[in-house]
Amino acid sequence: MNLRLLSERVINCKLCPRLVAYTSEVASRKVRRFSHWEYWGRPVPSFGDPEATIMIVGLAPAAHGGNRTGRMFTGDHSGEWLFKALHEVGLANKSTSISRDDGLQVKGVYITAVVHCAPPDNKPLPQEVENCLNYLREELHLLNRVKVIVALGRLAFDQLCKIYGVKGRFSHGSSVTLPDGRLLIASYHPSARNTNTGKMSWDQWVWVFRRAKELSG
Ligand code: DU
Repeated sequence: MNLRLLSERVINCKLCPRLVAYTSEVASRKVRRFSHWEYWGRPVPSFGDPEATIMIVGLAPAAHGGNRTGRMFTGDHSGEWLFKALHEVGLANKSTSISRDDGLQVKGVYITAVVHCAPPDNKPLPQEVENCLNYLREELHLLNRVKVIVALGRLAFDQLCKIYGVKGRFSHGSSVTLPDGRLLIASYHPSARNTNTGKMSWDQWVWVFRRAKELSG
């Protein structure tokens, strides 16, 4: 198994009938502001540097974000925050991410999610999380240079703790050393719910990536 094969397996995955139906249904329905787009409408592969020392783990693609563009975090509010922060700390060549052929490159960073399909209401079912977790396990194995894992949101943090068999307490900026020596850092998810309500400030957000960069060097 290598990353390219894994990526192909993800794209062609049909393990969750509900998500297969939902992602393609959204792709044919679209929303008005993206009515001219050809939606991706399938599982969204991970994105980034195969030599990454930092792995970023989100929840799942957004229906009109990653599910539209075909690239993780690309084309939605969370992605705007993510790539702006990565650029600010010198881990991406651009601060915006619009489409999967916009020339964005991240350096030393690999971006994945617990679930690769956009789920209804952004809420995957427990069985869907379970089905998708093997892809994350594979990535953790294949990306053997990773030193720091940033979990975006409680679900990603809890699933990573489960994979590693450790107990962690989720709060913004908390961290756990994993049995293989990697450091797991928890961050609030940059969804509008957290960023527009002031739950997480821009400085608190960027701090996570500065810290990740420092500790992965
Ligand atoms: O074709 P490829 O070199 O496997 O790159 C695929 C994809 O990954 C490309 O859109 C850029 C991105 N990428 C990156 O962001 N950082 C890297 O170090 C290597 C690839």
